[in-house]
Amino acid sequence: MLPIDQYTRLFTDYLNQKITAKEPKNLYEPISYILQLGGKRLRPVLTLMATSVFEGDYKKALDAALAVEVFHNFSLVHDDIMDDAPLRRGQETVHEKWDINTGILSGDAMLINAYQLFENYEGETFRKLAKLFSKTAIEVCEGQQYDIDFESRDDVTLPEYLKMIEYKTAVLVGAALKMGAIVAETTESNCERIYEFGRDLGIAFQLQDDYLDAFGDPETFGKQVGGDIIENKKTFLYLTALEDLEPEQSVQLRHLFSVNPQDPSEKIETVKQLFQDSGAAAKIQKEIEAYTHRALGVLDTMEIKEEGKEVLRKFAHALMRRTV
Ligand code: DMA
Ligand code: MG
Ligand code: MG
Ligand code: MG
Repeated sequence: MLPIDQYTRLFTDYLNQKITAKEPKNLYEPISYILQLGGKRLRPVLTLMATSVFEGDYKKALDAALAVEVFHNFSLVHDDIMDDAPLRRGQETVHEKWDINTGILSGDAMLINAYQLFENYEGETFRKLAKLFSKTAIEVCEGQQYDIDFESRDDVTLPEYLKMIEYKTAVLVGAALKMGAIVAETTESNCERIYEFGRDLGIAFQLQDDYLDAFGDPETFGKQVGGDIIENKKTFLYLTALEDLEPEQSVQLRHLFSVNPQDPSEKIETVKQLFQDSGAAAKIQKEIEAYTHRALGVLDTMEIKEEGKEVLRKFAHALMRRTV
């Protein structure tokens, strides 16, 4: 096993060497723009780490890792259109910098580019990777559709929300790890376990993403703080606050999530206060811990070297404490 930051460096070098702008510029410039803006590179690093954990050669997992990262960035380009987001990684989003059509088309091209990277694998490994990729891609689209549908629904339940984030976010974290396991040619049972570990971690990750969207530091967050509130996203914070607030405040929160004011700053401040007062902000932190610990529980049942477990544990703890 390498230290986590070495996997990150190795992956970033590989990405920079592979991703270069081609013609037509309006299609390929945004692709290299978004991929080279950086980001945390969590998912590809998980792929490489999983290959190492199961005693495979992590260098053989670089194309699978790149496929995961390119796919993730495709989903971000389209997500930013859907969420009307101005900022990504501290810079203009693709559809802001170019236009919506370019965002749609470059996203589409990235989705296919990601899949093409599996051509570098053969036989059973190729078949398994391609199948997992297709399943995950469809689930992410389904999750994103729920996310959008929930904006205009006022009867969303907590279980529905949890299913939605499992689909839009957590399945890709699971798949990133499972792809690494597939490249290492480990057992089916190991592949399933590591997927489960990633899925629970992915749910914790999206809960933290939702928390930071309201309470993150605008200086370092890299995205527009309060974006979910502006878009009336039915997150854990909102659903829990609705349940726990006094009836009049609940009515106020419901009302705030039915309007789209020209200047949203007052709406954001009032909603954040309600998230705090209701205890929802504290409850989400507990929920993040619970899912992280569930993930760590799965890890404990796996028959892998202690060294590998330790790196994955460290990764999970770091994720729970992240601020960006
Ligand atoms: C992200 O949900 C899900 C996908 C599939 C991109 P989100 O809109 O909360 O993500 P972000 O906060 O990064 O825009
Ligand atoms: Mg978004
Ligand atoms: Mg979104
Ligand atoms: Mg978000």
